[in-house]
Amino acid sequence: NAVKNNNISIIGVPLQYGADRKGVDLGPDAIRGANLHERLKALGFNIDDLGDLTVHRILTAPQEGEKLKHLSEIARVNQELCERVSSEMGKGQFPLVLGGDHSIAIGTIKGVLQHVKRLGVIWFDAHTDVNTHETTSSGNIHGMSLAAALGYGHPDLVNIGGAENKLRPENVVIIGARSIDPGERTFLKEKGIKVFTMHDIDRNGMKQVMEEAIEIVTNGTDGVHLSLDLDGMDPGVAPGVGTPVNGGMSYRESHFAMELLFERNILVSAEFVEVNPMLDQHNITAVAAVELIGSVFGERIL
Ligand code: EXY
Ligand code: MN
Ligand code: MN
Ligand code: MN
Repeated sequence: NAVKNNNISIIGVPLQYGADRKGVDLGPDAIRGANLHERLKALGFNIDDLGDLTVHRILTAPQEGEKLKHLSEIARVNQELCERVSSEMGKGQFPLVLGGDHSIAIGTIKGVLQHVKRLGVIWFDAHTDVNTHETTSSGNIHGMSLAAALGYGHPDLVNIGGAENKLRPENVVIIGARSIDPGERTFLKEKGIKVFTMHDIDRNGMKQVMEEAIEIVTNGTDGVHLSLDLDGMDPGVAPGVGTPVNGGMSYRESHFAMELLFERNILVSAEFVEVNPMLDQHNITAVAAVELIGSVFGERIL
């Protein structure tokens, strides 16, 4: 299975400052509340739930002209997340990080990079999250986290976990993109980052997309991280996300992608982000997240 010694460490990151809409800080508990522990234990995993990182409440609105909203607290939380993820990996645990907005990917990835220098990343998302402080129009750091993990953007983000530890563009694949800003298009082309948009999925099907994606993220790497933004799924099946975009991955396309990852047994870590229960009274999105987690750990494979 996807985990060498069946030991998973769960880390919650109740952070919403990278996003615009309130509520995504309630994501970790919403995901746990959808029977996450029971589902994983039923699959034979040992679960260490380390609880949630502490996020300091910010009582002031972003200052006028403050390009990146809530930069200092987001950087502080991500540095702590980096250290926690690194510590768990050092003990041979599989880090399963629950968000919280997608800015937490900086801390998770930097923590994994302390142990897996040549790391592949599958970025499952409606967005490409490669804005920087120079290209962003929103100032929301959840739209910049992949750029930062690649070593681009504001120094306070790039320096998390050490600027020398960074992803290589040739080992990163984005799947499900359908909302890409102009500055991001330029960045993706310049850095040669492979993006399978929803058009590619429609044209070639998820099987071929995942086969090509897995080829890329395993080429010359020692492990793969899954960064799964629930807004990659179609809003019809994952409505409780802060930045929904119509025409997303179907329930089965999403599960098929997870099942193919399970079969290849290449993951060293994973995070599931952007679940916002305030936008989804029936917790459909938290349930969808737990079901995807189950699939990436083999729940639907005989
Ligand atoms: N590209 C837009 C921005 O940078 O503000 C929207 C980003 C949404 C990010 C969500 C987490 O994926
Ligand atoms: Mn805010
Ligand atoms: Mn994202
Ligand atoms: Mn997204």
